[in-house]
Amino acid sequence: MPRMTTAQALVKFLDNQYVSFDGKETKFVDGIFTVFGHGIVVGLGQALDEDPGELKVYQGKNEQGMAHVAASYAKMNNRRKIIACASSIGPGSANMVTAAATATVNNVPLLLFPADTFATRQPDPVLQQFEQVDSLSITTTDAFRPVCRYWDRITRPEQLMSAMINAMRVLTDTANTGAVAIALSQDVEGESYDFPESFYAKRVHKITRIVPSPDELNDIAEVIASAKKPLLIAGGGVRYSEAGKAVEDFCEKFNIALAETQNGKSAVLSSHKLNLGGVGVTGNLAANTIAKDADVVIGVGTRFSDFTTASKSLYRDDVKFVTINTDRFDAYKLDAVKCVADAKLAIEALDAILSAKDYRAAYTTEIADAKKAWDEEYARLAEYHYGVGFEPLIKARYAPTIEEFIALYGSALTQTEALLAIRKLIPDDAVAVASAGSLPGCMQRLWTSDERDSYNMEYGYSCMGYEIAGALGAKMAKPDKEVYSFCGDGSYLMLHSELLTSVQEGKKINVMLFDNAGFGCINNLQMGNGIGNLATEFRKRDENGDLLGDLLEVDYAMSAAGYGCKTYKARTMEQLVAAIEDAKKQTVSTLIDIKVLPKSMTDGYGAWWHVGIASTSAKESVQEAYKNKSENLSKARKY
Ligand SMILES: Cc1ncc(C[n+]2csc(CCOP(=O)(O)OP(=O)(O)O)c2C)c(N)n1
Ligand SMILES: [Mg+2]
Repeated sequence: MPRMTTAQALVKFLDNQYVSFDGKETKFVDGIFTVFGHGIVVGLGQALDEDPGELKVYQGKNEQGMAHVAASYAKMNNRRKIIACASSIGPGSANMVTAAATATVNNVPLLLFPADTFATRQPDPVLQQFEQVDSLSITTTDAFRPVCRYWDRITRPEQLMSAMINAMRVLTDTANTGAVAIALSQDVEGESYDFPESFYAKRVHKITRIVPSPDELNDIAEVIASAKKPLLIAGGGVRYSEAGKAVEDFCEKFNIALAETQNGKSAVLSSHKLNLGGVGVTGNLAANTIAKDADVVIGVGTRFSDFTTASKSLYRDDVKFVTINTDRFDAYKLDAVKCVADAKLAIEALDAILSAKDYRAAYTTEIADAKKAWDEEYARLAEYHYGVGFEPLIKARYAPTIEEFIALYGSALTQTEALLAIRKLIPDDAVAVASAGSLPGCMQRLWTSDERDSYNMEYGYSCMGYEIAGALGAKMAKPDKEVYSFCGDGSYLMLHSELLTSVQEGKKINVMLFDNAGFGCINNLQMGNGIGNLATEFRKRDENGDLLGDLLEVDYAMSAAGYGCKTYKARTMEQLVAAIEDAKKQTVSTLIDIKVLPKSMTDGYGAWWHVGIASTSAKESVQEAYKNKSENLSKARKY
C-alpha cells in the first residue's frame, strides 16, 4: 500500500475509471479543467504536476465557462466520457454552481472538485473563506448541494474512497446522472494515507439499459393501440439511448406522427417523413397542428418541460399521455401511463406487441398536409421576415419609416434569413450549439439535423454563457466536425471566456454572433405583456435618465479578434455568405458579427407560455395581458 496524498490518490483513481455501454468500453475521464488558486494549486495541482497519468490538464478562464465546456463534452460523448473540473476555494468554487445546475437539469454527468477551507480550521479565516456565523462547518461549497445529484466533502483522506465510488455511481446512472461535487478541504488534498491499491485499480462501470417490465409494457401498448392519432415526442432520452433509428422505424411501421424536443432534435432526423420537427412553445406550425389534435401523446425520454407542453395547454382535454423514461420521476409526469425503461428496449418490445395487435394509426393525409403548410411558411421565413411588433416598434422607437431605420441601424438582415442561410452553407454534419435568447426558439423551429447528435441545445436551464463554452466542449468531443456556436449579443457579453481557450487548445469553433442590440426575446416578452421598454435593449441613458437613449454600438468582431480569432462583420447577405465560406477555410476559431434587425426572430405557432403577469396594474395593456393569461390558464391542465 504505497503512501500517497489524497490528491495523488484521486488523480490515480480518475485515470483508471472506464465505462462500458452495449459491450463497448471507453476510458471515462479525459482530463481535468482547472483555474488554479491557493485552494487547489499546491494540493491537486501538485499531484497533476508530478504524475497526471493519462489525464490531460486544461486551463479554464472562468470556472463556470470551463464547467460548461466539460458538460458539453460529456453530452457530445453521449455521457460516456467526461472532463472533471477543479477550482480554488470561495469565488472559484461559487463560479461553478451555475454550471452544476445546468448539467443536473440536463441529466449530463459533470464531476466537480471545488476546493474548500481547512478541515483543521487552523488558519481560519483563510483567504476567501466565507465565515457563516451560524455554523463554521458551512462553507461556500454547501451552495452545490441543491444543484448536484451527489455532494460530499473530504475532511479526511480515507473519505475519498467511498466518496469517489459514489461519484461514479451517480455519473454513470442513466436516470439520475448530473453534477457531482466533491469538495476538497485544501489541507487534506496534501495529507497522506496508505490507500489500498484496489481503490485505484482499473474499474469498468457498466452503463446499463433498464429493461421494461412486461406489465408496464402491456399497459402502454394498450393505450397506444386505442389511439387513432398518436404523436410520439422524442426527447433527450432517445439520444442517450441511441434509439433514434428505432423510434423512426417504429413510427413508420405504425404510422405514428413524430415530433422532437430541443434535446431530441438530431436524435431523430429532420428529413424523416413522419418527423414534424420541434413541438411546443418553440415548436413549428406542423408539429403544433398535429399535437393539438393528437388523442395519445407518447413521451419518450422527455421531461415534458413547460415548453414541450405549452404550459400544459397544447393538447386536447381528453388526450392520454404515455411515458417511456429511465427516470421514474419523469415517467410519472402528466399522470401518464408509464413504462420505466430504456427508450430503445421499450420501443423494440412495443413494436412486437403492437405488431401482434395489427395496430396502425388512422392518419391519412394529415401529417403530409401539416408538413406542406410548414414548408410554405419556412420558405417565407428564408426570404424575409419581420416578427410581430416590428413595424410599430421601429416607428415608436427609432425612425418614422422602416427604410430610415435600416439606414440608421446599418443592416437589413433578419435573424430568420441569416439562420437559414447559415444552415444551407455549413456542412451537413456540422454541430450546432446554443442555449438562450431568441435563437433556441428559431432553431427549434427552423434548424434541420440529418446527422445524429449534431444539435446541442442546452435548453433545460437555458443558461446564457453556455453557447461558446458548449461549442468548445463539442469540438473537443468531435474534433473532426465543424462546430458552430449560435450566440446572442447578450449571451456573448455574459460569458465568452473560453473563446480564448479554444484558441489556446487549437480547437476551432465558429461563433455566429447575432447582434440585435439587446436582450431581444426578453424585450419581446416584456412588450408583449403590456410593460414598457425597460432595460432590455442596449442603449445609453437619455436626457431623462432612462435607458432609452442611443443604441450602444459594439464591435464584437474586434473583441474576438483581440483573442486571435479570425473575425468578420456581416451587414448584408453577401457579406454573410462570404464570411461563412471564408470561415470554413480557417484553422483558428472564427466569429461572424452578424447585425440582425431587432424583432426579426420567429414568432410562436399557437402555443401559450405561462409567465407571472401582474394581476394589479394601472396600465390597461398589463390588465389585458393578465386577462389573457387567466383565460389560457383556465383551459390548461392542472397537473
Ligand atoms: C444566466 C442567465 N441569465 C438570465 C437569463 C434570462 N434571459 C433569457 S434570454 C435573455 C436575453 C438574451 O439576449 P441575447 O443573448 O442577446 O439573445 P436575444 O434574445 O437577443 O436573441 C435573458 C436575459 C438566462 N437565460 N440566463
Ligand atoms: Mg440579443
